[in-house]
Amino acid sequence: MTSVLLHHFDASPFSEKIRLLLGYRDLAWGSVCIPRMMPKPHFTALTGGYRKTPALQIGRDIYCDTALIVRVIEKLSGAPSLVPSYQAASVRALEEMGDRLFLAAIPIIFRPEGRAALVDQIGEEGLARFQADRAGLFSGGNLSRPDDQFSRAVWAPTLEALEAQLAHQPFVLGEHPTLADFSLYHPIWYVRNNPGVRDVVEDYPALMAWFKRLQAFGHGRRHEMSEAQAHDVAASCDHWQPLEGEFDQSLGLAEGAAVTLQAVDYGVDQVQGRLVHVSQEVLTLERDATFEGRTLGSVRLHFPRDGFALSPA
Ligand SMILES: N[C@@H](CCC(=O)N[C@@H](CS)C(=O)NCC(=O)O)C(=O)O
Repeated sequence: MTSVLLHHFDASPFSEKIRLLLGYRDLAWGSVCIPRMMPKPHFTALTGGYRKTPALQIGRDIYCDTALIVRVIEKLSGAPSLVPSYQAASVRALEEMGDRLFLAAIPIIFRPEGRAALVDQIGEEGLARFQADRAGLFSGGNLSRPDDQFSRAVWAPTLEALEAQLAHQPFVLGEHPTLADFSLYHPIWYVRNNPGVRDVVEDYPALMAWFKRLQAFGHGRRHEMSEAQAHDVAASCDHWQPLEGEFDQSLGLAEGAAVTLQAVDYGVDQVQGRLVHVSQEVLTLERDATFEGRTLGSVRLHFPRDGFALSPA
C-alpha cells in the first residue's frame, strides 16, 4: 500500500471527513499537522499558495480538496466502492449537502455560547486572529461568509430530514456506508465538538445513533510526522502517481501551458503552474517547489474540476 500523508489540523472538520475514511479503510497514514490559520509556509510551499485544509500527499503528488481526496483514498484502498453506481447521483448530491451543512455550522460555532467555548480553547486574542483569518478566507470568491440567518434556514431542516431517513436505515443511503455518510458527518462533528453549542445536534436520536456508528470507525493507524519530514518525502520521491482519463482538449489549453488555477467559492488564492493533465474530473498542474531556498523539486497538484477555475497564466 502506497504511503499517504494527510496535511491537516485536529480541529478541522473537512480533515475529520478524511480521517474517518482512513479509519473506515483501516489505513496507515502520516499525520502532518499544519497551522490552523495563515501563514502556513511549509504547506503553501508544496501547494503553491492553495491554503485550504486538508491536502493529501503521496510522494511528490499533492491532492487538494476532499471531493478528490476521498476518491484517491478509495482507489488506493482497493476495497469495494463507497460510491455504488446505482447511488452515484445520490452520493454526489449528498456530498453537496454536506458542504452546505458545513457552511451552516460556521455561524453556529460563533453564537455567543459557541464563542465562549472557543475563547476557553484559544483565548480572546487567538479568537480575534482566527476571525480575521476566516474573514480573509471568504473574501474574493463567489460565496460570502454565511450568516446566522442562513444557518437557521438550513441547519435544523437538514438535520430533521436526515433524522427521518436514518430512522429507517443505519446509513444515509441504506444498509451500507457510502461517501454520503462521510460528507454529512463532519459538519455535525464540528458543532458537536464545541461544548457551547453541541445541544443543537443532540435532539435527534436516529442521527446520533448514526453519528456514533460512524465515529466507531476511528482514524486508522496514524503516525505523526513534521512538515519538514513531509518536504523530505516530496524531495526524495522519484516517480509520479498515475494520471487517469483522456486529456480533455475542450478548454483550449495544451499540455505544458502556463496556467493559473483557483477555487471559485472561498479560499481563492491563485496557484500558478504548468498544465499536466485535464481529465473529466481532475485538473493537474506541475510546479517547482522551494522552501527557504531549498529546492524540493517538481510537485504535481491535483484538484477536482468541479469548483476550480483554470485560465492561461
Ligand atoms: N472544499 C474544500 C473545503 C475545505 C475547507 O473549507 N477547509 C477549512 C478547514 S476545515 C479551511 O480550509 N479553513 C481555512 C484553513 O484551514 O486555512 C474541501 O472539501 O477540501
